[in-house]
Amino acid sequence: PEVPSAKPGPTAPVLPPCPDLPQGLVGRLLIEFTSPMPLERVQRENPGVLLGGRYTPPDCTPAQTVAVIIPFRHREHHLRYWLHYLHPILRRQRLRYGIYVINQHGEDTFNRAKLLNVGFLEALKEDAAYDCFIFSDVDLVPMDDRNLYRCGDQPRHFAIAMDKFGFRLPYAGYFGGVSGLSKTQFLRINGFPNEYWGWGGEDDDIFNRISLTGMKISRPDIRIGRYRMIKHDRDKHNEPNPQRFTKIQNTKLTMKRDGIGSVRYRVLEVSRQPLFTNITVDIGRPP
Ligand code: UDH
Ligand code: NGS
Repeated sequence: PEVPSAKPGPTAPVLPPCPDLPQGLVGRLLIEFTSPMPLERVQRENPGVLLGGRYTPPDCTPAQTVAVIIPFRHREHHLRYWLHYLHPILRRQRLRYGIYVINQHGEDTFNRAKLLNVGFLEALKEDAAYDCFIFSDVDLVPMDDRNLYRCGDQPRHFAIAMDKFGFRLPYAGYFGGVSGLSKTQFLRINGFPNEYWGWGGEDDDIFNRISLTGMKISRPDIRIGRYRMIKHDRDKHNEPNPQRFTKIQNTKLTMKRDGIGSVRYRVLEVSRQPLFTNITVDIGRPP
């Protein structure tokens, strides 16, 4: 009779490293937000995405593991467009990634940068392998898949040519919309400020942190870093913050005490959806 052999079953093949320049990118993309985008359709069109919005290329081993962090409240219809456009792009870019929507609980004043800090910590709790963090507004979709969502040796600004600014930088120190920092770079600036409640200035504070630490912003070519923003009215409970102008004058003093080392919050729910992980969090309210 046949004796079962002790040899192990088929082992997983060792995949080659993903090429520095991904093959199969298409370049300029047609982006529009006219017809509504049902979530079922987006799910159907992205069968390779795993629960919680995780993806790993089937044919190569990426150098980085990327957490995409989205600050969020009441923008479900924007999120559906974002997922519809971004999953295929990130897949073509051969990224190993996860999508984290950080949903501010309640109706107190919105705080974008604090939500991004929460996203950094919570993504690392989900997977300690994350070494690159892309912070993206929910209403910004890249118009070119050569704008690679990964980290480099300097903090990266991706959304440099937005339609609403006539496809130009609004000012040299603009760091808003979509940006990316490695774990090391993020920790070097003590993360992002937690004390910008309401609209404006938090991205300038992050720019200051980067400059004050002696790092330089890296940006794609202006012809590639193009974005469409989904048009929307001003949200409730995100009024312009009147303190923002004085606050950005004081980054050098405040960045030591206010940042990833001092962020306080309470996670209320972690829910793994088919195309993203939804983390609802109580981040408190302005003092
Ligand atoms: N965000 C939410 N919910 C909110 C507020 C902000 O999800 O209630 C998130 C979202 O990811 C958004 C980002 O935070 O993309 C940045 O906030 P924002 O969209 O308010 O900033 P933006 O500069 O708009 O895009 C400011 C108001 C513009 C009014 C223009 C009227 N024509
Ligand atoms: C600056 C804001 C930034 C903002 C940028 C673009 O003035 O936070 O405008 O705004 N800084 C301050 O207010 C100190 S936008 O045209 O997108 O509404 O990102």
